[in-house]
Amino acid sequence: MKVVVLTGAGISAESGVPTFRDADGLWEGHHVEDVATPEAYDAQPFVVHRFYDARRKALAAVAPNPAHHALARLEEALGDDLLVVTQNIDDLHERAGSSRVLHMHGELLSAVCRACRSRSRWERDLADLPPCPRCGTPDLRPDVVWFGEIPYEMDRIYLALESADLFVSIGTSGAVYPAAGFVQQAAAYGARTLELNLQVSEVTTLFDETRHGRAGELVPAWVEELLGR
Ligand code: BV8
Repeated sequence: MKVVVLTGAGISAESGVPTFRDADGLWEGHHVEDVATPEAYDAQPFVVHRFYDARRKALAAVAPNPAHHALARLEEALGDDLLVVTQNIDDLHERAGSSRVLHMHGELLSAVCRACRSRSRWERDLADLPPCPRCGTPDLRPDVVWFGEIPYEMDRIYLALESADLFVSIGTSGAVYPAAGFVQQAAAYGARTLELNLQVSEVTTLFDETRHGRAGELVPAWVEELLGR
């Protein structure tokens, strides 16, 4: 059985990572859509750097929760038949033991150089304009996909959706595309679709089945049910 799981900020909420739309999408009074854009970075780079430097620093204080661990367990059982596509830029899936994870919106712990395009693992601040490890130019930006930019790994994601038997969406509001459209693509190719979310999302009506609750309870129960079959 081939399974594709899409995760969003809701799967990391119980780890203490704030979601985007619970605090009605505000950060220091800014709307996320106004900070997570290339225009915002060009206009006010230090505001955008502060936004990401703060979130990168906060990673040290959070840990994976039972939902992340359950997906790592599922990968142990299914191997290459499971693909986790995450919209999250935290590293909680990896710290729980998942290895087949596609970060379609990039990663906090990575920086990309605007001069030589190289990507480096990055754990410190970027606001102090450190030199690129590769070319030395002080022009590193967060390696995240902003609004208006093309998400990573779209070809691999579409391929996986075409051959999926089951598509499961966990902890996402269905507010951001193209991720919010994956359920339709999977269903069009014959996959069964399941949504695990705290509340109704913008795409709930498109799923065969929806379960409402916290990921920390719903995901381990769903994995046990799937493996028990
Ligand atoms: C693109 C990275 C072209 C940085 C992010 C008009 C109509 C349709 C689309 C558009 C449009 N105008 C513009 C667009 C395109 C735009 C878009 O969708 N805009 C939206 C605002 C309408 N999209 C883009 O620009 C994308 N690029 O389209 O390129 C293209 C298209 C196809 C193929 C090739 C090219 C790029 C979007 C990427 C933006 N970057 N983040 C960063 O993180 O700072 S998006 C940002 O929002 C996060 O990545 C996040 O993942 C994403 C979605 O949010 P969620 O993860 O769902 O989080 P949210 O808070 O919204 O919801 C949490 C959910 O969890 C809630 O439902 C809540 O109930 C639930 N929950 C809470 N606690 C729990 C829980 N569930 C379970 N348990 C709990 N404990």
